[in-house]
Amino acid sequence: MPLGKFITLEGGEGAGKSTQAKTLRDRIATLGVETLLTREPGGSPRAEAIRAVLLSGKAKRYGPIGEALLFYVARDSHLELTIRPALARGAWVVCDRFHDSTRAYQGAAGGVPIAAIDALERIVIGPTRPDLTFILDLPAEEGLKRAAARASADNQAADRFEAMSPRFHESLRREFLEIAQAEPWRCAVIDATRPAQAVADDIWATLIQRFDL
Ligand code: T5A
Repeated sequence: MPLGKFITLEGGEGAGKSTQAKTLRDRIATLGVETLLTREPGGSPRAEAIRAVLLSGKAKRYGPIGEALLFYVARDSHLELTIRPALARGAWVVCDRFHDSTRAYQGAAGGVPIAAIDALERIVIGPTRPDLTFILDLPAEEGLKRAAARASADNQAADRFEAMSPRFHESLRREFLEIAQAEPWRCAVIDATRPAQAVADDIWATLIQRFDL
C-alpha cells in the first residue's frame, strides 16, 4: 500500500514541465518529506536506454503501437525499480510525464486505439496511479517556440516528437484538456503561458488545496 504521494506533470512540448517539476520538488522538500524527481520516458537504467531509442526516432519504423509498447516496457521498469519503492518508503514522487502522455501522443494524436492503451495501463500501472496531475496548458505553437529556442541555444535538433506537424501538437493539447475534464479529481489545468514564477505559485497553491495541507 503506497504511503507517499505520486504527482505527475503533463502537457505539450516546451510547456515548462521540467522547469516546474524541479521547483515543485524543492518546495515539497520544505515540508520535511523525502522527495524523488523523475521523468518519462526514463527513470531507471532500462527505461533510460529505451528513451534514447524512442527520442532518436529509431523506433518510428515500428509504428505508433510499437512505440506505445516500448513506452510501456520503459514504464514497467520505472515503476518497479523507482516509483513503487519510493512510494512505499513514503516519498513524494514528482514525475515529468507519465501515462497521460501515452494517451495523448500515441493514442489521440498517434491513432493507437484507446482500448489497447487502457489494457496496457491495467497490466503495467495497475493501482499505481497518480494522486495529482498538473496539466500545463499553452498553445502548441508557443510551446514549440520555447522548445526550439532552447534546442538552438543547446545546439540540438528537434527530437522524434518535436518534429511532428502543428496539427499533431494541437491535437495533443485537446487531448490533455479532455483528460483533465474526464478526471477532475486527479487533474488540475494550469495556465502555462505566464512567467515561470507565476506558474510555480499556482501549482503550489493547487497542491496545498488538493492535499488539504
Ligand atoms: N512521450 C513521452 C510520448 O510520446 N509518450 C509517452 O508516454 C511519454 C512519457 C519526451 C518525449 O516523449 C514523448 C513526449 C516528448 O516528445 P522530452 O525531451 O522529455 O521528450 O520532452 P518534453 O517532456 O516535451 O520536455 P521539454 O523539455 O521539451 O519541455 P518541458 O519540460 O515542458 O519544458 P522546459 O521546462 O524544459 O522548458 C522549455 C523551455 O522553455 C523555457 C525553459 O527555460 C526552456 O528553455 N520556459 C519558459 N519560458 C517562458 N515562460 C515560462 N513559463 C517557461 N517555462 C519554461
